[in-house]
Amino acid sequence: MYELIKTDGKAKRGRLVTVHGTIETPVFMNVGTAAAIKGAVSTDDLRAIKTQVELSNTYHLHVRPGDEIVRKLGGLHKFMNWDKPILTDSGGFQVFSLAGLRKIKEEGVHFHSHIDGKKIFMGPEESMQIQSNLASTIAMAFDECPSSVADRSYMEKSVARTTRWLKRCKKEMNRLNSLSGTLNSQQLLFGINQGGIYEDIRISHAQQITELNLDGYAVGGLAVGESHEDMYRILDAVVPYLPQNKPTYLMGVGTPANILEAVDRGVDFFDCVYPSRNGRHGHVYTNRGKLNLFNAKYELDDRPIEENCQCPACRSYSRAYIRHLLKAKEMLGMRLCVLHNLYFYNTMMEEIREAIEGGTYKEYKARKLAGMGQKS
Ligand code: PRF
Ligand code: ZN
Repeated sequence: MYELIKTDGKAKRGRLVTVHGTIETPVFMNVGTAAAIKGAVSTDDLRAIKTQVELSNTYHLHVRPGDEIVRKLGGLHKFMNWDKPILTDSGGFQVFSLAGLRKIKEEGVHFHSHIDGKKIFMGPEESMQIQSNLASTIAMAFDECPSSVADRSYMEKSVARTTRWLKRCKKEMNRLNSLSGTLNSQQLLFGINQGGIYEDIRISHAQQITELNLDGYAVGGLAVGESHEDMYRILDAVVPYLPQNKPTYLMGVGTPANILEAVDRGVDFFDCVYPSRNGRHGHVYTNRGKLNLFNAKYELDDRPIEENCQCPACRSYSRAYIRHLLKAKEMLGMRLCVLHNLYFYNTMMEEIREAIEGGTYKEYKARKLAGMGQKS
């Protein structure tokens, strides 16, 4: 059940109540592709850094350890010791970005595993079955994410197929949820809007998928190489055609500035590898922009990454010490940077929610962007 609590301009402050607890939105989902946040981050850590939702991938967990194994062990929540909501991405995007040779057919996609080259087939039904075995809180529809440079005629064909796949996803998810042995009979299904940078294709696709009355709607196929201007133009065009009283999820986005802009256009769910990936490389976010802790100027800097930050890194350690750990290739260095970055994102989402509630989102966004050295 999604409740729209408050709007401020187009910005939405919402609440999604699930069998695994409540998600306050706007929310940033912390990416744990293979049922682990990269950087040696445990689920106890996630609880300490205000994580509301963890995100894992159907494709990765199907390939290793195998979704049947996860099901036998009681589902993903029990397997990874995380009792709050989990969203699983459908495998569509990962098949397109990771797998080598692949063939897209009406029934689904034939491809080779990136681990051992083994032949795999995944279509809408398989993706739903895998996600049902994982027993995530929210399953994503199986879609095609076309290249950002795909031409109009390819895009039209691809989007029409993604719509047919979505209908099959819905039917299969309903069937799986009604089986007696299913681990999560209340698994939610979000549809995914595609259409590249073509506003009219986006809008007609949004109208078609909205008719299916799903639990939430994502905007996919963005942040795949197009300009930020194109991304914002598409959000301006398509979000008004997605139901306001359902979650609106922008997949794989993005920088703090991208999130601030997308919230302003009505998006309230996000995920991105940036905070964890950048953290592993010693790049940390602050309210005054990003720092590279490998930089020599931090050698004698005994301040925390960010003054007053309450994250596990900033409460106990200096920039100089973390820099030393990174240079010495001590795992703790990466770990502390990842914890700080995820805490930074999760805290920004908290501030965003407060600003929308207070009706001051525009001012908050301008102030936050200016602090980070970005234009509004
Ligand atoms: N589809 C799916 N997952 C995704 C995307 C998509 O288009 C993107 C695009 N940024 C990220 N993750 N299923
Ligand atoms: Zn910190």
